[in-house]
Amino acid sequence: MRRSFGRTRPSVADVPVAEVPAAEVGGMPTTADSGEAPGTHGGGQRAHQRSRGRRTLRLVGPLALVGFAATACERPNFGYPDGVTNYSPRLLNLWQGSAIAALVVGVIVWGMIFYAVVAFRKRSDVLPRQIRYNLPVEILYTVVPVVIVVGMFYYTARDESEVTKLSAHPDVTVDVIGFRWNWQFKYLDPGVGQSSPSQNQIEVTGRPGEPAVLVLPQNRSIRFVETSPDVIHSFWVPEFLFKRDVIPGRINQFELTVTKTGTFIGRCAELCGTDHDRMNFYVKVVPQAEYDKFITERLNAPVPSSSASSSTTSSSTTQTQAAGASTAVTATTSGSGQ
Ligand SMILES: [Cu+2]
Repeated sequence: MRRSFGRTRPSVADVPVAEVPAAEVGGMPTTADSGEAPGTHGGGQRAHQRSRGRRTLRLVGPLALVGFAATACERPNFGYPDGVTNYSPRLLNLWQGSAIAALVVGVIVWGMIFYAVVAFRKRSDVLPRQIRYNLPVEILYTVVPVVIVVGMFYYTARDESEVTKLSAHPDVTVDVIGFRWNWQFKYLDPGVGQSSPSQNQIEVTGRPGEPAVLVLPQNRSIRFVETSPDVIHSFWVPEFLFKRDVIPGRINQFELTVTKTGTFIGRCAELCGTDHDRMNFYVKVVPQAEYDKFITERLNAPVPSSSASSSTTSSSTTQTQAAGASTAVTATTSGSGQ
């Protein structure tokens, strides 16, 4: 007898007559019972296969429609948040593609489960025909997952290499220093009112109860250069749909463009110690003119050297463990507090 995928329904033809007494078969029709002439058994089998083909079509048809509708129509976000950077559409697209792929696989699996539950519900003690060592089926369920994984890997690698790309000349470069337990931001080469690039002109340092505010221009490429003097932290602005660890002894960088104005909260996304939960900051994205005004004001502001050291003392008294790192970071502060 020829093996074929989906041939799983029990039939008298599959069960040796000697092994199954007529009483145990119950009401199952035999060749003689069905009235089919002995010579026409092959014709009945072909008809059976045709009806199975129609059933398969009925199962696969709606799935194909679901897949087509999911890709052709306005796609939902599947719970993905709205981002505010130039990478948001790309990341949303990757998420939607992954969700649709998972949904299609889910619908197929659920469909097969419910089909098996209904079609092979217990009617007698005769087992359905068992499929083992069926080469086409085994190739199918080996190849299909490999194709899915390779596809998802390709799209993920493609988008990741795009999102982590660094340009030769970003518009703004910010040094991000995560320390126990706050953040410091240094604007490297602010570039406003300066004839030549200058380093570390403007610094913003968060203090306990007074989170740092990082002001950034809208629609300009911004490079973040991350360092840590103590333990691993993680720079995370949820609306950026991106986070990257801040690791001692290592410089991590990433670049993005914020396309929407507004104030967004930032957090440390790495459990770094006692006051990890207080490591919040704000990113304030403003139009270019407003950003230029901010930079000019800060460049022309007098350096409050005494207030910087006094604020360091107050912050370090709350956590003796943080005192060393906190002092080391704020010792270079020229315009601390925001
Ligand atoms: Cu932390």
